[in-house]
Amino acid sequence: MIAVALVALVGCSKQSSDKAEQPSGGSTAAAPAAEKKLVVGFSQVGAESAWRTAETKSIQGEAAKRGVDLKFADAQGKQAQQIQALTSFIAQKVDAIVLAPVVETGWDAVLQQAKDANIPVILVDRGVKVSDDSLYTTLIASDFVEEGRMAAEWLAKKTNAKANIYELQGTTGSAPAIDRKKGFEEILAKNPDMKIVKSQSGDFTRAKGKEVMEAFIKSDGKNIQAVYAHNDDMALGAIQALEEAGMNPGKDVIVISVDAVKAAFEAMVAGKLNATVECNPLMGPLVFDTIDRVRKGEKLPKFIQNKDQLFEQANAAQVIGTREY
Ligand code: GYE
Repeated sequence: MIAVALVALVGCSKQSSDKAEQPSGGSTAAAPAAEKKLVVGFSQVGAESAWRTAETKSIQGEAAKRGVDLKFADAQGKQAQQIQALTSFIAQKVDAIVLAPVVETGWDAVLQQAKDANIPVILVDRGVKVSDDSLYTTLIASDFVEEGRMAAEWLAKKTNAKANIYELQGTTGSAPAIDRKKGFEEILAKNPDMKIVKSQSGDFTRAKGKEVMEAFIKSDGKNIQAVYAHNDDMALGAIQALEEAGMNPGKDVIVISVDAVKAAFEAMVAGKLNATVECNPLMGPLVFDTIDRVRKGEKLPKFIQNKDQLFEQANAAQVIGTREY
């Protein structure tokens, strides 16, 4: 009985596979769904920092590895260009959109268009403020408020909770600039002798960080005891400005920043940067795993958090060789 049933089964499957190989009625068979390349549009902020370049490389590298057709658009720091890129991705009917939004607000209309077209939008590294959270699928990022707290807590320990602090903010209106300031100030509120004396945007770039620091030095000089930069690039620019003014960053002026890029480790080993809070840009694998999950119909949390840690001079030399970005 079993043997007969088996023969029947084998016969059956043979027949059906034969059928599959022969397009019936002369019409061309559609390629099996599994062979269709996934098409993903990625709207990136720009290339303002080493962190961002590392993120771009990670996402592009992972797309290539998985055979994903990635449409990459660099917005050169402009929201209008990002909106344009998204509009074009929607018109091309991509399977998913990855967006690293330059600022928090102003996304409702274009995200609504993506939603109406049934295209999932994965936000990476920066969040948005929208009227309706269903306008995006999920956000993969660090907790920037927590990064700000970590920086301030470290600085409080280092300075015995007494310091004149000069702050270099990230891009105005961006989630990391807003939240890194917020978390930092939360801790300062408990430490009345730690004060932010001046605070200005250096737009997350080394050149602007240097420029703003030069102005701070010119007006306040020796009053500067600590620098809190919202990213490493601005801190590195500030360090250069301090050195050119004959000051000693890392010694007379304590410098702390966020990102933990390779150049920050080099500056810590050289004794010029005191500490950096890691913010992981190596998003590629997680981004495409997430897109796969969305396509399988899984319900995702609204926030997928990258965990960060703080590095300081004491462990920099030991860790530098293991850094991937
Ligand atoms: O910290 C900074 C960059 O959005 C988390 O943007 C990112 C930030 C990063 O340019 O270096």
